[in-house]
This record gives sequence, structure tokens and C-alpha cells, in this order.
Amino acid sequence: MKIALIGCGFFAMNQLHAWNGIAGAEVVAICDRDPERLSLAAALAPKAAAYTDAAEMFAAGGFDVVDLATTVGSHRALVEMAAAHQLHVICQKPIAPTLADARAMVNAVDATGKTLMIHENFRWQSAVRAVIDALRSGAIGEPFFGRISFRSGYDVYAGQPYLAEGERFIIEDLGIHILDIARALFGDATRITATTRRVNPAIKGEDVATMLLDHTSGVTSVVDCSYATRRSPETFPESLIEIDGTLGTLRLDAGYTLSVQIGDQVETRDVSPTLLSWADRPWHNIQESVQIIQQHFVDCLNQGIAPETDGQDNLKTFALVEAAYLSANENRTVDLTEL
Ligand code: NAD
Ligand code: 89V
Repeated sequence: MKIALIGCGFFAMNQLHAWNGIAGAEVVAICDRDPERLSLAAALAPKAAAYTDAAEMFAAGGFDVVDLATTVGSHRALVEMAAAHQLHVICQKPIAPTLADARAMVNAVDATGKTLMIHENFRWQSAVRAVIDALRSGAIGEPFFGRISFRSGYDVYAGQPYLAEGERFIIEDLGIHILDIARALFGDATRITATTRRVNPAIKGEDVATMLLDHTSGVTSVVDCSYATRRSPETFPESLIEIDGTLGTLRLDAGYTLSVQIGDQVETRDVSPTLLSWADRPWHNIQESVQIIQQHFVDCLNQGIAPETDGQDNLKTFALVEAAYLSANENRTVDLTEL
């Protein structure tokens, strides 16, 4: 599989490392408008052709897959260019700035018969996957309540300064992952109620969001996110999960500890992520999930099946993001059929 990577910034380095660890995948072209970033990426893909202009790279061709690691404003134009060249696409989250853009992008790739996967990796974190697998095994019976919580005071702005600059912040950037975990666990949601707050005066968008979801499965879930929470130990970037079911409870606690309680019996196990050779704590959790989702993409293409977070699937996660902002802005519950 020959891959072209567009965007060689902060997060793309993880994607390049991950491709280097996947048998049968090879990054043959890299592109960034910024020559300095391009040369940093070239160190991880020394044989790849390097471009500062995406249109030139598409015209030169020689690859089957485009992996987009640019920020959201460029996603639609680049996905449409990839579709025009009949390529498979992986696009970083958030898929687009608006639902209309997101729908147009999904339609553009669907019309070619190629695969679009959104790089929605949190559901592939090994600890989160252990919860998904345990729930799907039926261990705790039928779930009726869930809480997925991500609260941290970690300085995310140092590595990603743009996070401090947008009108929208935590729901669009981080909440999107946590809402997607809620969908992976409990299925699609029908209604959402959200509140937001900005605590850090040095940023533009909201850094706290609390969301209540009704799922078609009958589960009620709470998704709460904060980048304004001082806590010791700092749990970045762990998602903590509690699920109540008719037979018992599941809990993913800080330190990657998974407990399953059935009656009075509690079984606890360590579900810590592997520290890959190129990874750094505390990001190793996210970094491992990058390797896993990219392997999932390759496996799905080889088997001719859709990845879990293909374009159509991710429209539902992105609709929750849009609905959460609408709910918070209008101070009301939003039915997903409104969007
Ligand atoms: P960044 O600003 O560090 O890097 C983006 C790079 O893209 C820059 O080097 C920029 O020059 C380049 N670029 C932008 N538009 C371009 C274009 N049209 N042609 C060529 N190059 C272009 O951003 P980042 O922090 O690496 O984030 C990139 C994406 O990854 C964002 O969508 C972000 O939300 C996402 N992200 C995902 C995760 C995750 O866990 N899935 C984590 C962090 C960031
Ligand atoms: O995963 C992400 O999307 C990152 C962060 C963990 C900082 O929210 O932007």
C-alpha cells in the first residue's frame, strides 16, 4: 500500500512512525506548505518524494492512499482533491468545520467507491477497547448507564497552539473523541443536552463541557470533558469510564485499571497501553492507538470491508459535536433529527 501524507506537523509524526511499523505499508510522498516541517518529516520517511504543494503531489501520483494530518480548515479541499484522483483517504478528526462540509466530503469519496476513514483513534486505545470488548461480551448484562470522563490540566496549548485560538475548543477537539467512545459503547444517540464554560482566560473557546446523551439502545450516558481541571495524579490523556448494567458494573479507573463487578465479585486487571519504541509518556496511550487504527485501515482495505469510523459513521459523531454546541448555545436539549 503506497501512502501520501499531507500535513507534517505536531501529530503527523505519530502517523509516520506508525506507518513505519505496519507491514506492507510505505509512505512514498510527503507534503507540507512549511519546508521546515517537511524536512523534519523526511527524517522519518527518507525515501518519500517531498512536496510543498498538494496539487503538485496529486498530479505526480504514485500512491493509493492519502493520509491527511492537516488542521480542519483544509480537510474539505484536500479530501475532494483525493476523490478527484480516485484515492482512498484517511482524514484526521474533526472531519470538517461544518456538517455541510462533512457531508459533501463523505459524498465525494463515496461516489468514487473508495474508502474514507476518519482518524478517530480514541476508541482504539487499548484500555478503551478492553472496555468495549468486555461490554460487548455481555459480562454485565444490558447496560443502562454510562459515564465517560476526560478531565485534565495538561498544557495542550504548548504543542498545539491553535487549540487556544479557535472560537470552538474542547467539544470540537477532544469531546469529539469522547462522544465517539460513547457511540462505540452504547450505539447512536437520539438527543443531547450540553453545557459549556471557558475557565482559562487565555484561550478563546470553551475548555469545559458536560453532555447528557440518550442512546437508541436505551442507555443514558454522561460525557464530561475539561482541560481546566487540576488533579493529582494528572490523568492526561486517559478517558475514565463507568458503566452500569443489569448484571454488574464495568469501571476503567485512573492508571488503566479495569474492574468488572458481577454481584459481590470484583475482577480487576491492568489494561495499560504498550509503550511503543517511538512513543513518549503520557502520549503513549494515544500513540499506540494511532498504530492500531492505521493497521485497522490496512486490514479493512485488504478484506474489502468498511473501517469502523468510515465517513458515514463519523458523520454521526460529528453531528453530536454540532448538536452539543447548538444545545449549549440555545440552552436546550437537541434532537439529532434537527441536524
Ligand atoms: P499542526 O498545525 O501541528 O500541523 C498541521 C500541518 O499541516 C502544518 O505543518 C501545516 O503547515 C500543514 N498544512 C496545513 N494545510 C496544508 C495544506 N493545504 N497543504 C500542505 N500542508 C498543510 O497540527 P496538528 O496538531 O498536527 O493537528 C493536525 C490534525 O490532527 C488536526 O486535525 C488535529 O485535530 C488532529 N489531531 C488528532 C489527534 C488524535 O489523537 N487523533 C491528536 C492531535 C491532533
Ligand atoms: O487528541 C486530540 O485530538 C488532541 C488532544 C488530546 C490534545 O485533545 O488534540
